[in-house]
Amino acid sequence: MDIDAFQSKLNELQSEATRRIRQAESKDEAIKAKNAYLGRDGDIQEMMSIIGELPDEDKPTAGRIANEAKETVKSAYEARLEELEQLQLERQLDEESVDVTLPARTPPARSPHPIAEVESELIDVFTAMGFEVAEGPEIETDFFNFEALNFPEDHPARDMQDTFKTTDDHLLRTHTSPVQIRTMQAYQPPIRIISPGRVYRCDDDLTHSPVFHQIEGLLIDADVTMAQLKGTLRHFAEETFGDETSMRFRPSFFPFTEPSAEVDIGCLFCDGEGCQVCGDTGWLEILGAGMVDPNVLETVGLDPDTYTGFAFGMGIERIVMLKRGIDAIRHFFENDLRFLRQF
Ligand code: 2NL
Repeated sequence: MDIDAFQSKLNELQSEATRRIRQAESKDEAIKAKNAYLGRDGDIQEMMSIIGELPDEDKPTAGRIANEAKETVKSAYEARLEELEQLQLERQLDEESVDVTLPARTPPARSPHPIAEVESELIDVFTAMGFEVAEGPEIETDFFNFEALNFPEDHPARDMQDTFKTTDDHLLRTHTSPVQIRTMQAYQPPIRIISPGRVYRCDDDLTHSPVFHQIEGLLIDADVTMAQLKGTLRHFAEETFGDETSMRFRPSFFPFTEPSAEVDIGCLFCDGEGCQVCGDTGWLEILGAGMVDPNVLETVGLDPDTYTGFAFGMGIERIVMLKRGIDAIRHFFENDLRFLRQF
């Protein structure tokens, strides 16, 4: 082979290689095309070994043009790779583009859970009267849940049968009263708080659930009276059940209040005539209340001769069941959509 034949063979291979590379439709194809010429056994690579057979004076020229051919093919390969990447990007942008003129999907209708809804209504009623919302832990110690609330050592509520214990000294709070104890320890009177939240008892029937919700209220100041308690609860009853609602206090007992009362409202279903819901009494029990026991005040370091207070507590589920005519407490916790969608 002479230098002219070498040159024309090289030109042929170079144009073949660049054409195949430019036609490659993928990175893989481009690599394959490049390797067919520049790879270890590639056609242009093989031309390099022929150089040795050329006359000595042609060798430098042959080397130079062979290297130029390799460079040209390599540049064509790199250019094609870049082109392919660009094409891929354009295709992707095309696929992922969004038609911003499409109408929006309608989200499914949502509404608050009936417990959450009534809880926030109750919070609104009491915060409008100047109470602040206080919260605390759901796992409590025996001290905050029972002892500070004047429960005697052998009170049945302290038994495992009635209270979920987590350790010897820890339990799931059975009421939100521990929040009031913590607040009285941390702040000086006047104190006006409500404590809504989840509470737990070993109970399970139509009207009792092992988890349920409570709102308690506490007001501590100098010279607080039972009349103020009655006025506060009357306003709550009117706001919650309507202006015409009647109310009565019956003497009762709680370890943490003295005197204590159960508070009834006139039956919402029979207007006091007597029916199944009120057990023919014409009254519905909706909360418990009383004047904070002096022992409780002393335990949190308040002087019962200086301060008095009232407190009350109610179950939120019971209020919702009465307001909405719901016959079993478990409906609130089963999350059956046929129940929930009614609200
Ligand atoms: C009910 C009755 C009540 C209280 C809760 C309370 C809290 C402290 C001191 C005194 Cl720190 N009392 N709370 C008072 C009376 C009744 O709840 O039947 N709840 C469902």
